[in-house]
Amino acid sequence: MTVIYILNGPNLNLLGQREPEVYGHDTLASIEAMCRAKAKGLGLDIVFRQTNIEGELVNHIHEAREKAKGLVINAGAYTHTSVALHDAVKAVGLPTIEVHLSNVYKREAFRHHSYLSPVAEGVICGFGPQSYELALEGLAAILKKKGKA
Ligand code: CA2
Repeated sequence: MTVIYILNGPNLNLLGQREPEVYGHDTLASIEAMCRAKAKGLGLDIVFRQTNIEGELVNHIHEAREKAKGLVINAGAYTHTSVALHDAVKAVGLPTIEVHLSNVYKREAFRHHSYLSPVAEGVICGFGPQSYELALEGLAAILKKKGKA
């Protein structure tokens, strides 16, 4: 089975409980269920995690190196601040898709820079929970092309 790690960063555990005008009404649990259904259709197996701790995200990325063929990551606000996440994604060398629920380019200027984009194969933002489904589709296509799925 082709395993994909889907990693979520800080505050994403609050989805559906606060700021629905920005992030919608879906919870992270419902996004996980959507991802499981999508992954099944693509013949992928997913590990879905959330943490508020930057170093734990780094550890999950390292773990993915041994256990997964690719990575989907919504690093939340660490996207805009974390050289450590940039280095981790670069070091493991897995095809990685950066995702965001919101269109970060429609928002504050500090969200326009990402430390992950230069080390990601692709970036998807602004489609709400569907951003994750699109990321899985894109990653499946990349893996197929590389003969890894
Ligand atoms: O749009 C995205 O997916 C973001 O990664 C979400 C991050 C934000 O810092 C990025 O710029 C864009 C924030 C996630 C916080 O989620 C919340 C959910 C409910 C209530 C408050 C925050």
